[in-house]
This record gives sequence, C-alpha cells and structure tokens, in this order.
Amino acid sequence: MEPNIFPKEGVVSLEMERFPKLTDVLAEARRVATFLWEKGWAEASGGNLSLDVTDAVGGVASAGADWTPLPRAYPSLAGRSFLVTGSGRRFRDFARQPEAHGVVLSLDAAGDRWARLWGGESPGFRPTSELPSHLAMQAHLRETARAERTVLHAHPTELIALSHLPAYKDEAALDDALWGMLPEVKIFLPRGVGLVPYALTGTEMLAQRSLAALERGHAVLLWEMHGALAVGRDPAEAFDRLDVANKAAAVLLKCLAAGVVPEGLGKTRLAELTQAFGLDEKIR
Ligand code: 2HA
Ligand code: ZN
Repeated sequence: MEPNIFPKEGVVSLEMERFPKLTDVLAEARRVATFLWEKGWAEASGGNLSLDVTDAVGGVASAGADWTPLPRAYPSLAGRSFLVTGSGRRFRDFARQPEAHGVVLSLDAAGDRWARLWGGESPGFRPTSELPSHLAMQAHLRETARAERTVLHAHPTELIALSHLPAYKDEAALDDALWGMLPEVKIFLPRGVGLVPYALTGTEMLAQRSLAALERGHAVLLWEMHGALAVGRDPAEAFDRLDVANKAAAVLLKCLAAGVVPEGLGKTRLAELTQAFGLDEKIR
C-alpha cells in the first residue's frame, strides 16, 4: 500500500480556490479511481468517468472562453458542468493529479459546445473518447428525472470474460445467471444488467446502444467484449453496482471452471428477495 495516495503538495492547484466545493466531490471520484486501478479494471488508459458537478461549481464558462463544438446538441445539459476524465489518461494518474488528467467542462446555453472550467492542465489534454456515450446518458438521466448523476465506465475482468461466452450473449440468460449467484445481485440490481452488443469504442453507435439499455431501466450495462458501465447517484454508488455485478460474474466463472453449471438461487428464492426488500424489477 502506498502510504499516502493523495499527497497534499502538487495536487491541489491554485484554481481549486475558485471552486471550494469541488474538493469533496473530487475526493470521492479520486477514491473510486484508486479502487478501479486496484481491482485491475482500469489497465493503461481503460475506463472513464463523468459526474454532474453543476451544484458544486456553477454553470456556463466565462465569456470569451475557448469553446469546442460537440458532434450534436444536448439541450437538457445546457449550462451544466461535468467532471470528466481525460482521453488516453490513466485512472491511477487521475487519482493522484485530477487537475492534470481530468477536467470540469461546462456546456453552453445551447448545449452544443463545451469550455474548460477547471483542470485539463497538461499538454494535449482532451476529454474522454467516450464523451458521446457519457453525454447521451447524462442527458437521458436528466430528461427522465432519474437520480443518478455519475456515469462510470471500466473494464471489470470477469464481466468481460462472461460476455465472450455464447451462453450469456442473451440478456435474459445473463441476468438469470447473475441473479442466481448471490442475493446482493438481485438487491442491488433488481432490473439486471443490460447487454450492449459490441460497437466500436468512442462512437455514436455505442452511445445509442448504451442509451437503449439505460432506457430499459438498467443501472449497469455490459459492453460486449469490452467492459461495463454503471450509473449511480455518486461515484461510490456507480462503483458498488459494478462491483456487485462483477462479483456475480466471478462466482459464475469459478463454478464453470470447476466443471459445474450452477443451478443458482432459483425463482422461488429470488421472488422471496424481491418481496422482502420491496425491489422494483420493472424493465421498460
Ligand atoms: O477510455 O475504456 O472505452 C478508454 C476506454 C474506452
Ligand atoms: Zn473501455
């Protein structure tokens, strides 16, 4: 273990003084970034994060800001600000130096371009390549009045492995298998994991397929042969959801490796959990 993963010096830039409320928000994002690295779910520059921080930093960047156009408009995100990790940047580096490897960007009043509000303080910095997916999902969360404000993408090993197995390339089969592995899965993910068919990373196609799965009510998506994405009210909740889903995938793979196709908890025990915890299973 490193003695101090958040050294006091050299991390908190002077700009921080402009946004005092950002410190606490950043602390949680940095903690989750560290977990992702320690889990082995964020190799090299794998994974990315967006978090609506409008309440902490305010809205539209100052006049005369350097605006970058977006591929399309996100009217429901107009004037909102997001903490976003950088393209090609490591989560482990973001944890240590968020101002260099992350940015707070602010959308303009039309929601079709962004300007830097904080961070991005390193040569060649660009926001994550998955910005189209993040903004599409952030917009959907707002438009449907869902409570989640964090979108977290990572590469959880066992979930990815499972997405290679033909038996689990079907959403219903995947969810039945995952729910059956341990009770937490049904409790934390009563609507199951949404399966997103493979699409090229960083594309509008991947964004649209992800959006479709989110619209069905899922909080965790499995990007086939790539990784997973979770939404949560904060980074910790998004991480928990990924963690629970991946735990189920890990248990399932261990059973399969032992030569057993597990029966799982079964319908009766799952129904008992749904009733005992008042779970909302509705898939739209
Ligand atoms: O940010 O994980 O999906 C790197 C990726 C792209
Ligand atoms: Zn990825």
